[in-house]
Amino acid sequence: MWGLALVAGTCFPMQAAATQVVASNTLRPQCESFAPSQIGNGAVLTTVRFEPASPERPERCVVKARIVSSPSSTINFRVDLPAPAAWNSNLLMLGGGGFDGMIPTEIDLWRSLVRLMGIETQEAFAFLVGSTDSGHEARVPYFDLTWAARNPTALQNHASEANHLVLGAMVNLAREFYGKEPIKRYMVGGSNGGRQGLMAAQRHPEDYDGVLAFVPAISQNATAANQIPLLKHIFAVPENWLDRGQLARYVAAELAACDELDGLKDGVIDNYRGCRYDPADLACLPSDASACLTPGQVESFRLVMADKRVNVTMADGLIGYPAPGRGAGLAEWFFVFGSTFAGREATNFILVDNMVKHTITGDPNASPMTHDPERWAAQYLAMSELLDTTNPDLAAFSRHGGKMIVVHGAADYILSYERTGQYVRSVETRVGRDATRKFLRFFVPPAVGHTLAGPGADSFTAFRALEDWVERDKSPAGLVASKRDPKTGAVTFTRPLCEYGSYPRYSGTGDPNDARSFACTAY
Ligand SMILES: [Ca+2]
Repeated sequence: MWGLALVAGTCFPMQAAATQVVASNTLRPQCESFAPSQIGNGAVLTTVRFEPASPERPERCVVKARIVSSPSSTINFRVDLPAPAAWNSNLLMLGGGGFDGMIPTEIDLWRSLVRLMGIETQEAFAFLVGSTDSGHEARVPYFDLTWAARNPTALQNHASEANHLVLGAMVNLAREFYGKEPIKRYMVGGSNGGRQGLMAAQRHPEDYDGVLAFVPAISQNATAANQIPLLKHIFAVPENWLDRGQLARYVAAELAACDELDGLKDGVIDNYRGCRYDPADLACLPSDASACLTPGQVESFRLVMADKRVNVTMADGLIGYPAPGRGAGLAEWFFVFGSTFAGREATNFILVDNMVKHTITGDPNASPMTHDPERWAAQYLAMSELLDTTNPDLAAFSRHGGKMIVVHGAADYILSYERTGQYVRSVETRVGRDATRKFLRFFVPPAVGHTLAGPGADSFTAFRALEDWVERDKSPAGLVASKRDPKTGAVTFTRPLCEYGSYPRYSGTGDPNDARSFACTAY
């Protein structure tokens, strides 16, 4: 459910938009006369529209359609069909964000995802591209769960079925439009969309050949239940909440304490696991005037950075929720605290508040401030079994030949990378480490948050690596993350993109801006 809602605005400027715009003269008439009688899974076309080429995207035939799966859940979706000569013969499903309810290719979300894929938008739309609202329309983009109350069909569609049904319709559309099915099928999503990718591998393991999951909302019911004590503390009294100046002071103090734990003082905490900074030194003394921290504020940081253990058992027997990594920039902290105390507009509060009200208690007057997760343990378990993607059995996905790459920022303060790491370890326990590495890799870029932006190197080429794995049987190796200048887009430094269990450590010699001067080092 969680979203990459806030990715927009973190994009570096579009790279050279000088791509030649070529019209085929044949796509428009083919598109305008396209009226397939049947595209499967009960899907009905609503509009078919030719879209001419632009500097950003090639010409396409844009099909909108819907699947009425019940009177209370209509799955709206869109498919962008490139010209037959321009089609790369493959399919790309783009996942949703937040609690879904909007079509990612109709809003900015697709741009964020393509940026994360590390390819040009023109290349992305050489695929047959699809996306869906998952079976409901949101009243508030990303943050609306009111639709979920007493609507099990919409929840089931959102959980796992909408993408599966739409994928089937997309394959049929390809057959009708091109006379052949896609050769390879890819799923790319972030946050809730990452969850959708994992869900496909677990529940519909033959759907995709390649899954790229960013910051997946793998265990969102555990995230919510285990954050309740933290939210109750932070938003109880203003003395526990932190303003921008105090957060900035913490960020600077943590950086000063931990920057060099990775062997290089460069303004980036790459050793996110080794950092143990505690802000006791920022606590107020009787002589302090301002910018010091009250005991309640010091406790707020300690709670954020602690493993959580609310006694509620989720799917696959999981209890508790692990701490995030260190090293976030200031922006990430607003997900935790928001910009005002009274407004309680912190992303984490809003997300948990929606779940407490609409999927856990069904009481629109419920609040995280008075909620007792243990009292609702049965409902948390039911929602976890429906929505969470912690099933370690990926044997069918592996047998199908599927490959999956997961990328989770160490300093994601909405969803902990460590829960994703625990999941990957559980898969290894189930099928063996070597067997797992034949189809699953998990990378953790340091000092990068939920939007995969932050002080650390935050541009990746993970999608290229996935294509190489799926289409050329070349397993991911030597991947590099880049940091780009936000104004010019130029690369300012690179780091190895390290797998979970290791961080990029400076060798002590060599160019500190070059990934080759670093080695992925176990923590
Ligand atoms: Ca450093």
